[in-house]
Amino acid sequence: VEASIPEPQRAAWTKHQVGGFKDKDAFESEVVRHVETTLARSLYNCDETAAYSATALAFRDRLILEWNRTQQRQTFSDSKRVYYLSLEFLMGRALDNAMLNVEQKDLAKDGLAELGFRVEDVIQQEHDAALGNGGLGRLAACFLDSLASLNYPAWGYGLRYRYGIFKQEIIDGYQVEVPDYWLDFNPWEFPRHDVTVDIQFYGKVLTETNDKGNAISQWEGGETVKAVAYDVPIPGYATPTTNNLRLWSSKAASGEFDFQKFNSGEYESSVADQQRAETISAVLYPNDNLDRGKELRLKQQYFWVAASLYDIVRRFKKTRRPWREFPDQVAIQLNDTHPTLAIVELQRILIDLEGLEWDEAWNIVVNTFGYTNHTVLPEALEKWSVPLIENLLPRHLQIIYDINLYFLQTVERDFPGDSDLLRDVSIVEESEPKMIRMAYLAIVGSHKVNGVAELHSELIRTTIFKDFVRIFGPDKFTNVTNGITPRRWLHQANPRLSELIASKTGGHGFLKDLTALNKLELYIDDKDFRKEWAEIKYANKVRLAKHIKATTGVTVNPAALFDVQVKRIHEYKRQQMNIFGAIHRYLELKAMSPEQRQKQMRRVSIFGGKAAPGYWMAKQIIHLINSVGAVVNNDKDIGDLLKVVFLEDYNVSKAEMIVPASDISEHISTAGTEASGTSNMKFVLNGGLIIGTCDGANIEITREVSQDNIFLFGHLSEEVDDLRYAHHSGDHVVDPKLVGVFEEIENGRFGNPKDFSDLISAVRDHGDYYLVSDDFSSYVDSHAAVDEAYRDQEGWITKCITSVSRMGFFSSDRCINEYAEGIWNVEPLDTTKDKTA
Ligand code: 9GP
Repeated sequence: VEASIPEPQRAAWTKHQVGGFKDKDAFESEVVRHVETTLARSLYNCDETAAYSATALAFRDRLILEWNRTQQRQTFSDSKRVYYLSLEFLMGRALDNAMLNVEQKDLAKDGLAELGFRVEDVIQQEHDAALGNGGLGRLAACFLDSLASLNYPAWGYGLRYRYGIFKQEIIDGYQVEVPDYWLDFNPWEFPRHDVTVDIQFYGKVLTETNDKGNAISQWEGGETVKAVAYDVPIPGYATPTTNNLRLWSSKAASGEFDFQKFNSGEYESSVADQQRAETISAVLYPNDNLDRGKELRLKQQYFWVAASLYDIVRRFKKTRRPWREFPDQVAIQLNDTHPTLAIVELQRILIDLEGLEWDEAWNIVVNTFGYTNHTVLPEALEKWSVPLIENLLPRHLQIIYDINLYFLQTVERDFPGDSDLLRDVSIVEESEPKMIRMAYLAIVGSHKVNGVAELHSELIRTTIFKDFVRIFGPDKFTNVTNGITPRRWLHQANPRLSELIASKTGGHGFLKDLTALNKLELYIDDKDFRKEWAEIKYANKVRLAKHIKATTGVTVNPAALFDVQVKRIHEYKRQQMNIFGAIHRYLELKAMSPEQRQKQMRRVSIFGGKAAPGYWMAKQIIHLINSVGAVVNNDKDIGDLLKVVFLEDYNVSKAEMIVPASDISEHISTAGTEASGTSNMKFVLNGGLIIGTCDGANIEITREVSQDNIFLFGHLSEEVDDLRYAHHSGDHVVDPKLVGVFEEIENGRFGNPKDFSDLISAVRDHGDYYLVSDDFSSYVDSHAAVDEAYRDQEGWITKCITSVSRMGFFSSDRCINEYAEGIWNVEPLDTTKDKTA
């Protein structure tokens, strides 16, 4: 690495190499330096915010040194890189993660204590980087952690939204959205004003004939916007590897503003271009599992993939390899269909700008891309209208048509005369207006397509993509069951449990090889171990109870069973069934004599999650939960037998507090709708059990922890179609228990019944698409089984320890190794050979 510095200057450069802090003293001196210089604060008025900023800057400096070395190492090794394209990276807070991953939290804790601060308080000052909606974005963040921790040469590419997902406030029981302006102070990013790319939109296509008589198309854009790179270092755990997440920000190409307009007094319009350009990366679309087809979203997608591909191609060209070697150097993974235009953009670069023949270019494209599907929900499968694409990206539309033409020609060759098949698999849907089916384009343009849990991968093979399995053969379709990083979701979120596990499994090795958790089963009868296990859970519940009190005013008993459902609010996730279940429990308690009542188990029903701002039903669900809470929590007959709380503004840092405090968590989607789910894994890893349906990764969790340690209920995915059909053929009878719940809501027990009438009629009058009534009775029974199991505290602890010990499979490290081997064909880089590391 050093050899890259010219001989005459090498000595000076290497003599002054910065090392980062190595001990507590050096750390403190870095913090004080940042307080006094970077932050321009005096030592005498340093508050917690300033202490956070200075600590973050000290760690950032450290990370960037490793980042530099990592980039050099990866470049010099000339190895294949992975590029993970995701429109969402739900990173959460960075400081705690950085301290833990570089294994210097204890040092920072002691140093901060000497300077007069508690490390926990300092960490709390950080604003979440909430550049994502839910599972999809958090998965991308876990993957970055694993890629770095396993030393894979990898970059993430995303958008630097000025506003992340909105902040949720609950006012009078309703969700209110408030903008999340998170960039006020963000020490974790490095603006790269030298790394900019001009991105074109609109315009027209000029076609000329070259010397060989071939048509050559060139796109002349009508508008240009600048993409500016911002780099975020991603430290691996206990390794020098620090990878890069590059986020693009949009800027007007023509500089700050239009001087001519400004000089002629048109002050407002002089900045209009700038504002229009900056709008592209301004907001994250707050829809989870829902496609809205807005032009700005398409602009975001193209802006981001075009900038990223320009960057990737520029890096490849520096190697001076022939184009055919591109897929040997570059693997690009499409996180859902959002980056699918990258397929078209690379084909355009190769044929229009680099002059390759179509077939040669297409071969390179297909071997470069892999596509991950994350949903089978029809409303989430992206389609773009042809007129919209034609206007915004005229050359890309032509290329999409050509891709489709050549694809359909092969289908016609292999399945002659099957016009239904041609229509069904066409990338262009013959609707009015015509639509481009992005998932189909992603399949045709990738060499591998994967689902995210076994059931989900099976469903895509046999339902939405079944025709493509016929066409391409089964090998193109594969499964990589999702996972989570144990660094954030155990070590960081639940430090005491992590230490306890370390003390029994021979150190922190389990954080690198999660299967080492199986050693815990040896201690299943160890009294001290079990006692400490229970104490940790209780302490985590006490912490959450304090938060509940502080934020909702409701007092909950930490000895009660904490029953948690935190995730995006969606009808398919069935929070409505959960709150109907809570109402049912309440009505049953009310009907009991005081003596009978006192024999019942205590429960706290905890909800959290955001509803997309335009999603009416989801907002009604939130309102119902809060309205039920207002009644139940103030009912003297009930006391602490039942509490219902809704936690405002669920996000990653709140999850880190909520997940370790759960006894039972709810993953109760209609079978066949939740592709995987990943919070199910987080809860079990933290010693909580699951009540759930046979859906997504619940099925594999059951296989690992065994049927005895999970509460499964409800219909199976293969039964869903028949049930839905039956609902519409007139024999839909609502479950009697649910009828009782509906009656109470309609009697006004929880406020104005009109507010909740749509929730009821969806089940009773409109076909109950999500099978709430069909599953209700087994759901209630399953909760009774939970109560009984919890009564036996020793038995419960055994279940929890057993489950944790069997969770090794669900590390995102396992997933990343599967992607690397089965899809990307990349190897980790040996960091031990690097002297500077
Ligand atoms: O809904 C799925 C969720 O089940 C899965 O765990 C997550 C990560 O694979 O992706 C979600 N899908 C989307 O957000 C949109 O496709």
